[in-house]
Amino acid sequence: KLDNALGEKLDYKIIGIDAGAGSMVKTEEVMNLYGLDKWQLVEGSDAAMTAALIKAYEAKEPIIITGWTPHWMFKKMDLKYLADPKNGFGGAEQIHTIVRKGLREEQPAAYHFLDKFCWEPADMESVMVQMIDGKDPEVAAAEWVKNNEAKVAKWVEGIQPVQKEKLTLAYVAWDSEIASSHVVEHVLEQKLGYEVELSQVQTGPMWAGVAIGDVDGIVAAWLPSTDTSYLKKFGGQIEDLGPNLDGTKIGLVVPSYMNISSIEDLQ
Ligand code: PBE
Repeated sequence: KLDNALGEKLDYKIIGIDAGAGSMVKTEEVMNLYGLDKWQLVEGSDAAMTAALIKAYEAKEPIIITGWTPHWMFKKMDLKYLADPKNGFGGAEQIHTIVRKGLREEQPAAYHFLDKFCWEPADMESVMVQMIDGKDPEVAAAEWVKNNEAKVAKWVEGIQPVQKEKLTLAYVAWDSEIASSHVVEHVLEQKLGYEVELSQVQTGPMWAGVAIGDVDGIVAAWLPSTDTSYLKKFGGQIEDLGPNLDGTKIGLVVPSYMNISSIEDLQ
């Protein structure tokens, strides 16, 4: 049962991220599923959400955010997911690589590398932590590649480099995807000879870009649940190369010092 004092303290607000992010769509569904009529999901961004989280955390104040794993916030703070007994968020999922139709024939080197690209949550987190400790994403990505030559060698094994072909990748400004997209950009440029344009957009335009063919690929599709609405809309116009990372999760996240443990505690 809802502790009204807590609700009032929070102004009945859940701190979200950018409008259109799969987790925002899912959180609205979850709020309906549990009947959280009093509550409002506030739009913002990953950066604004984590800033609010850090501020609350340092003051030991309550806060509820839309969170996900892998994310550096779990390395820097003691946080917990609220239990989701109705499984509204859909449980464990993967991050998929999606490319435009025709890439296989037109840019086989990029296609085969993107098909092979896969890493672990700990890899992604190590890049994210470097970024949040002040390194530029390009530098953090380059250092990760340097320290993980064996892994990277497997991604590019047997692929013939190209001569300055252009490639466009899109991503959304989530720290997890800033990390992965910069690692992929670095490998395409330094190991395979591409000139990559990294285009930062919102979730809808990211998917639409691949569907239309303006964007060659993305490594930022959270499936099968978070981005399911986008897969439904664009699934027929893209090629799904499958998971590049396994073991992700999304949900409502709070500091561990908060005295609630389940989404049902907000009813
Ligand atoms: N995220 C991180 C994204 C995908 C990557 C969970 C914030 C979302 O769709 O909401």
